[in-house]
Amino acid sequence: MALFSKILAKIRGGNISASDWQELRSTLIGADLGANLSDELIAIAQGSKTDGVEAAITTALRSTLSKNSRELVLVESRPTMILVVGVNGTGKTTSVAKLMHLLTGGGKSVVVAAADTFRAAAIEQLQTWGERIGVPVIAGKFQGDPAAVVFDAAKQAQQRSSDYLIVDTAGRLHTKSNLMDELAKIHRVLEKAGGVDEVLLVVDATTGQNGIIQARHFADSVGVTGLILTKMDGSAKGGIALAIERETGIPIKFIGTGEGASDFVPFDSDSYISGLLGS
Ligand SMILES: Nc1nc2c(ncn2[C@@H]2O[C@H](COP(=O)(O)OP(=O)(O)OP(=O)(O)O)[C@@H](O)[C@H]2O)c(=O)[nH]1
Ligand SMILES: [Mg+2]
Repeated sequence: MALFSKILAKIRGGNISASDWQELRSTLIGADLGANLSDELIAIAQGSKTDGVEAAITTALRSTLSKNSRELVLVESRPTMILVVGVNGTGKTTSVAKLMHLLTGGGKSVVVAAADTFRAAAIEQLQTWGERIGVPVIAGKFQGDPAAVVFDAAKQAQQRSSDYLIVDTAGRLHTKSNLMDELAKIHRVLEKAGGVDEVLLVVDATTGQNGIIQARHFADSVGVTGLILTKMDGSAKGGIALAIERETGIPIKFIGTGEGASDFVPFDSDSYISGLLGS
């Protein structure tokens, strides 16, 4: 994903043509940076002296990324409550499993709420992960009230003095009720149980610029404190991370790199930028 390495090499070599800039533009747009951001970065590169161009691009990339903390919140006095949201199929349930794996691996205790009650398979999928990783999964009845499941799970997490409660939610409802209303209801239950500490929005990197629209929608409706960008192992070119942070200001906290529980890494902006520069 070294989007800028070729142009940097050409600039250093001192023979750069109009078609090189065109090629860079296609590369950036093809990597999901979006036309505006691509053009801005190119203008910055063109306006810099040869020996300053890498630093200028680095600065521009850094200012494009969110300045907000990428650390997962941990509340000491009660279970830290994490709500996981996103459209269907983005990788919410898998990301919840990855979080369980990461947190329990770091010695934290976790309780999970299976609040996607609209598909029987969704509950089983989470229970299977819970058994594998050794985390209690609180589930209700198929097609039951997700807010009731969250209420029970919050109580369990408190009784067990768990470090974290993670709530998996539906991406689509098979009823007439509105997903955002449902999420708002779950949000209120968590607020009453102590507070919502993180709302993590799961975005599939392979959906490109669509991810930005989803992020805005969820941010406006339920508030979002961080993103999980999944499927970065696939054909996704990864520029969407820059575009989404610039357009929404929401920090990417984790990257999903596969279907396994350990295919999950915290998003590190320095190594992401080095990757883009090929340095
Ligand atoms: N390659 C790859 N596949 C992933 C990743 N994360 C999730 N998946 C796959 O994407 C598919 C959907 O994942 P789920 O976790 O079920 O997605 P979801 O958002 O919970 O879906 P719904 O509950 O239907 O809304 C599954 O086949 C996962 O294995 C990832 O980082 N990389
Ligand atoms: Mg799911």
